[in-house]
Amino acid sequence: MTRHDTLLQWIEEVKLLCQPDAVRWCDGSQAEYDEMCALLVANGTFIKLNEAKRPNSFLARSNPNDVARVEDRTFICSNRKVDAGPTNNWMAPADMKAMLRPLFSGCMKGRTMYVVPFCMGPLGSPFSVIGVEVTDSPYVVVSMKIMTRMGKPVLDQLGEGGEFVPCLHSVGKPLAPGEKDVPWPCSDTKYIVHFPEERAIWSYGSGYGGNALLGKKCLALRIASVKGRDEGWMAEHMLISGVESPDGRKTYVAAAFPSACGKTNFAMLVPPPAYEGWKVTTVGDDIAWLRPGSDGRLWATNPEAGYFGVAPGTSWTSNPNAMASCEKNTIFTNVALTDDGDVWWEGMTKELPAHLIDWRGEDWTPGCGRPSSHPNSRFTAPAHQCPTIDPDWEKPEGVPIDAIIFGGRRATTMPLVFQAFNWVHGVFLGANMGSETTAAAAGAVGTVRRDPMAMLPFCGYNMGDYFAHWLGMRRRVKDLPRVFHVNWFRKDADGKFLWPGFSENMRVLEWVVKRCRGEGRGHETQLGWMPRYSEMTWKGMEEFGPPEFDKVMQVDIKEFRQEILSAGELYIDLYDHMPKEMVFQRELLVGRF
Ligand code: SAT
Ligand code: MN
Repeated sequence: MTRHDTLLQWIEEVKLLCQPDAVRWCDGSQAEYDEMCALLVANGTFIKLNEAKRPNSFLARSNPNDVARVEDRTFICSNRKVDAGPTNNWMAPADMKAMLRPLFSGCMKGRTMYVVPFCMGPLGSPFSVIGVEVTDSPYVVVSMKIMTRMGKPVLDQLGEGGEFVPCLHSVGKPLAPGEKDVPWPCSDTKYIVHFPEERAIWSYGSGYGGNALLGKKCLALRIASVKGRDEGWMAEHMLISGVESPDGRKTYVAAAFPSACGKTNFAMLVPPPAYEGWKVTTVGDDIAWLRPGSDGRLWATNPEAGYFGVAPGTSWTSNPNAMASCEKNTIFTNVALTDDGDVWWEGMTKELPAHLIDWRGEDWTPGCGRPSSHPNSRFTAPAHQCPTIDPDWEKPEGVPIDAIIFGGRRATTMPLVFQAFNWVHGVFLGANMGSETTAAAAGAVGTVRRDPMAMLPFCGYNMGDYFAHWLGMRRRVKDLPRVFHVNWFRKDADGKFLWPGFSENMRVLEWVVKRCRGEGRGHETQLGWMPRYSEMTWKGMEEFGPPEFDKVMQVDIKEFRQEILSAGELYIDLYDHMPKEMVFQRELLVGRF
């Protein structure tokens, strides 16, 4: 398979440590994928869906103890604690390894160890990063085939001496001789561990999502953010989309929202009927690597090759492009099974099916009082199946970004949209981002937590240094993107959403794009630049008048007082690393109020 000595040696070491029954190098072929899916069906991990309804697609049900990322079990093991910073769990690398080694020792007994070479970013691009994931989970292998460029072509590109990020993964459930496997092996003990200086990842005990598909959050965000800091670029938790106006001009935007805040919907936005001639195209829905280009602009690539999208709430009305993306060749996890062998989840159709098998494998009927799908249930689908995929989505140099949009899920306080005064103010807006927690992260759902740039769980180094790195981009990028803040989730006193969202977000996007093109009008407020009602397009949404607009755009001094105080906790946590620009921006904001 390879003559890469370092790789071969590492595989030998892992084999000695984990003691699998067999080792298999994955070539990434369709034949291999089909064989692994058949194996997963035989093991009981996969249920093959009705071929006529959902061709070449499968349903997996995870163990109820393994349904989301585990942030309290995620560690950044830099050499110095200060480099992980107060927002990350930390342990000294040697101590962590000493603790993990006994866990990994013999952990693959009775199982096959798969060697999965993968590439984050298009093959052949100078900006791509190669990883090799060693895993005892065939579910991870087939998921990596969808989510990354995987297999033999990656080894070919790696050659005999190329750099790769070693990614060690085990579900942590060795099998005794003759022991029957369970459909979703995992362990109660979980560790998702990063060694940023060594550029290595060790993950133990979980088979789900970002805990196990190590190319995604672990490599493309946590390790890549450190690489970006060292090399002068940025790895961000952002979608990338293109907005084309009827005159054929195209503007690309990147947007950061915390996990499960509708990034996939926004990345695949369908303009409302009144926007004839406007088109939104999708480059990525979760991760953006941003690099200064030789032309002085900031260029973005999507390192992934697939979507790991939240299923509940996705429908032909809310996101037809996501629905089309997962029509075939898709792996569903923790959604419900219909009686005719298809999938269903809350919000997919208005009418509820009369009977389902829920995500735990139990009978479900409309009145039973339980959701049929786990709130963090997902579809894993190839990106190229998205009808709105951007023609340039695999270009090695990426696409030029003109706007960066920050947003969160906020029932109060935050208006629909405003624009930062300048880059430093924009970085301040990103740094102060807050969002009500969702099911993608452990913890109480619905409380506001600070999630700077939506990177709190994904930044591989000290968050204060991270802000400084953002500020430092001023020196590297001549034509910096304009920065905006949006909130689709504001509610009235009765808990009703003040903004319809989805397609209508196009109206905000149009204003953003026009501002970038120097065409959109706005007025200065305490928060930044805001559109007046008359400065946005309302064709086809005339029932939304100035009174409704005022409500969703309102800036309430009492609410902002609370906001500034609550954001202040981050400044206390990061006090010795917080760039002074952030402190001054905070003073300026207080001053403006
Ligand atoms: O499980 S993942 O980390 O990939 C999904 C998410 O939290 O965004
Ligand atoms: Mn995400």
